[in-house]
Amino acid sequence: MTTNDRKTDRSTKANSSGTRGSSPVLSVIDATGKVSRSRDPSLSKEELLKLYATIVRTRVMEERALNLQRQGRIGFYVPCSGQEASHIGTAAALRDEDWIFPAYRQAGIPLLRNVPMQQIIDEWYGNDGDICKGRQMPVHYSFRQARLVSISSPISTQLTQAVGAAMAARYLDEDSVVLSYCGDGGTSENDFHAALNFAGVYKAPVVFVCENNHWAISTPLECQTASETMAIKAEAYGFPGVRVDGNDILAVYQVAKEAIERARKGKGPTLIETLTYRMGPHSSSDDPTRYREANEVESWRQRDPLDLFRKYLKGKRLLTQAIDDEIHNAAREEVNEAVKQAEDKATPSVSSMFEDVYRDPTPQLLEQRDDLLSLGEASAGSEGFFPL
Ligand SMILES: Cc1ncc(C[n+]2csc(CCOP(=O)(O)OP(=O)(O)O)c2C)c(N)n1
Ligand SMILES: [Mg+2]
Repeated sequence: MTTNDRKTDRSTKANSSGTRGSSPVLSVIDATGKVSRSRDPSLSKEELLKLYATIVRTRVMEERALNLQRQGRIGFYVPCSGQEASHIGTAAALRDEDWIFPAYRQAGIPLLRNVPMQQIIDEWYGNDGDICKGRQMPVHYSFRQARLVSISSPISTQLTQAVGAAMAARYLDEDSVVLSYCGDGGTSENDFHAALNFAGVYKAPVVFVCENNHWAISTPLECQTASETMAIKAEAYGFPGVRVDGNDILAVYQVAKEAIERARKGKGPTLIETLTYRMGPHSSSDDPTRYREANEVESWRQRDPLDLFRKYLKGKRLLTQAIDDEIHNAAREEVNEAVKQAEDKATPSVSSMFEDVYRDPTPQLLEQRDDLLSLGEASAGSEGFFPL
């Protein structure tokens, strides 16, 4: 079988419509951008425009990141275009004191939670401004001030951590809720089972969002599970599973709001399956044309969450072309300025590598630090001291 044969074979089985399974999929905005009054979550103009601007900023940031990666100026990026409504809409339904345990494809959440773009872009560069001092893989943010716990690369490990945090919140008598994300591929991990089982037994105040983007790198949905849907898996754990159009930000927001309120009232978890699609590559290291058909991608581009939301806002006369241009221009300027500043910053000092691990560094660690620093600036200087 050639690569092309395999691609054709998979794509004929792949479900691009997102309608696999007979359970209902909630959607609020219709294809023309209209919403029936009874379904409109009645967000204020300010809230709606913040959501819209967050999608735009996330997308503009991503476009720049992929270019910078191709130019060799940053090492790696994980795009999320096509999935912004799914994560921005769910996170928007939280209170500020609630916690988020993301997977790795929710780049809009730090922006939504008011993390300055400079901090995000400093992290791509691992420069002196990066709060993690360049020690982690790029785009593996953690922002304590936003209650956004470190991105997890080992898939679904964040789910068990989220349940632990939810239990801790309850023991501390806080009424905060924890929101955690995984992909369709993440549901096949042991951690998915452990997390959902534990959360169900103890009615932990946690909401799980499975962003079903139909692919796990090159593995299509139908090779991932024999379950009718992802949401149905919740039934086995004794709590509700709901399906929502993940490209419809109002529907996503509404479903998340209900699930979060339920969790906050002590009624236990919910699994939300957001039906969506990754319009770009899995990461900057991936070439999706090797395993996906162009027409499948195109059919999902027609359902771009940004376009759908724009139609809604324009229909409600909350967004004019002039305001839209302003939002896009402001996002471009913001990214340009942050990239410029990030490139002007120094790399973290060599000695910073030995900080933060222990409150009182061990004698061995101090000895190693002194040995390294004694090699002098030429080999242990601020740039390229690694002999590899
Ligand atoms: C435990 C573990 N196994 C395998 C991998 C390699 N891996 C990285 S991403 C990925 C696919 C995950 O797909 P999905 O959960 O659908 O998320 P998506 O990338 O589509 O957002 C895999 C298998 C990993 N990171 N961690
Ligand atoms: Mg996936």
